[in-house]
Amino acid sequence: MPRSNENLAERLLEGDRRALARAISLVENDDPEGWELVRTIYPRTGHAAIVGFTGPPGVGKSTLMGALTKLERERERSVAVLSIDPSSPFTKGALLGDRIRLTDHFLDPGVFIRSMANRGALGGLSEAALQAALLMDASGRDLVLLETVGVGQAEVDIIDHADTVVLVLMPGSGDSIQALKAGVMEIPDIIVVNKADHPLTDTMIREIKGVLALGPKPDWPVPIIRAEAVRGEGVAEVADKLAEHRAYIESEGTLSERRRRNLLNEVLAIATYRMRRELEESVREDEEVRELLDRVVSRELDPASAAASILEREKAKG
Ligand SMILES: Nc1nc2c(ncn2[C@@H]2O[C@H](COP(=O)(O)OP(=O)(O)OP(=O)(O)O)[C@@H](O)[C@H]2O)c(=O)[nH]1
Ligand SMILES: [Mg+2]
Repeated sequence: MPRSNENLAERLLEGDRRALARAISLVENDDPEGWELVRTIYPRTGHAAIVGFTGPPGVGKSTLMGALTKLERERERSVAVLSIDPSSPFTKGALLGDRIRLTDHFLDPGVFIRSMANRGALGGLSEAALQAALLMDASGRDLVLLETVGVGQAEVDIIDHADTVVLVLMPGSGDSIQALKAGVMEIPDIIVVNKADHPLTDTMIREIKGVLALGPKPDWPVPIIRAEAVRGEGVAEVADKLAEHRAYIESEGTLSERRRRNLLNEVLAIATYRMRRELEESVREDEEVRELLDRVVSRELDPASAAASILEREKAKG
C-alpha cells in the first residue's frame, strides 16, 4: 500500500475528520485507493450504531436527524450523517446545508456530515454509500445516520445496511401506507409521523396501525411516534426508541443475524455487478453472441435459451 494511504488509514482510525472526508472522496471517485483503504480498515468496523432514515421527499427526515444529532451530542456521542441523494447529482456541496439541515452542527468536530450522489466504483450508489458508512464507522463515530429518500423502490437500498430503520411519514403520505400494505416496502423498526400539528395526524396513525395489524404479531412491536421535528417535539422519544431497539436486537442476537444477512446481500450485489460487467465486456465483441441475438430477434431462439448458451460459453472459457 502506498505510504500516503497507510497514513490516511491511520489518521482515519484516529478519528481525523479531514482524513474521513478524503477517504470518502476516494470511494466516491472510483479510486482504487479507496477500496484498498476500506479493505485495511474493515476489521475495525462494526462498532457504530447504524440507523437509516427513509421516507417520501419533504417529510422532515433531515430536520429530524438534525434534532436527533443535537440530542446525541448533548449525551456526548459522536455522530456521522450520510445523506444519499440519487435524484440530484448536482446538489453536492452547494445545497448540502439546505438538504441536510444540519447547519447548526457544521462547526462541531463531533459531527461529520456528508452527502453522496455519485455511483462510485462498485456498481451502485448503495454500494458506494456502504463503503462510506464503513469509513465513518471505522473513524470511531458512535452513531452513523443514513438518509435516503424513498417509498420502497429498490433503487437505493442502502437502508438495508442499517441496524435500525426509521420510516418518516407525514399526514397525507398515503402512498407509503399503500406501499407498506402491498409489501413493496419492508416493515420498518420505528415509524415517525412528523408534522404532527396537521389535523390529519390521528387518521394517519390509525391507518398505519391498521396496516401493521395485518401482519403477524412481531417480537418487536413497531412504535409509531408523533413528532414535530422543527420544534424538537418527539425527538427524545425517537432517541429512546432507537436505544430500545438497539438493546432489543443486541439481546436477541438479531443484530448479528441482521448484519450477516445485510453483508451477504452486499457481497452478492458487488459480485453480481462485477459479473455483469465482465459478461457485457466479453460478449460485446463476440461474433457468435451477435448471431445468437439475431436469432432471438428473428424469433428462432427464445431469450432464456440464448442466455443459457452465453453462460455455457463463458464457463467453457473460464
Ligand atoms: N410544519 C412542520 N414543518 C416541518 C416539520 N419538520 C420539518 N418541517 C419542514 O419541512 C420541510 C422539509 O424538511 P426536511 O427536513 O428537509 O425534509 P426531508 O424529508 O429531509 O426532505 P428531502 O431530503 O428533500 O426528502 C422543511 O421546510 C422543514 O422546515 C414539522 O414538524 N412541522
Ligand atoms: Mg433531507
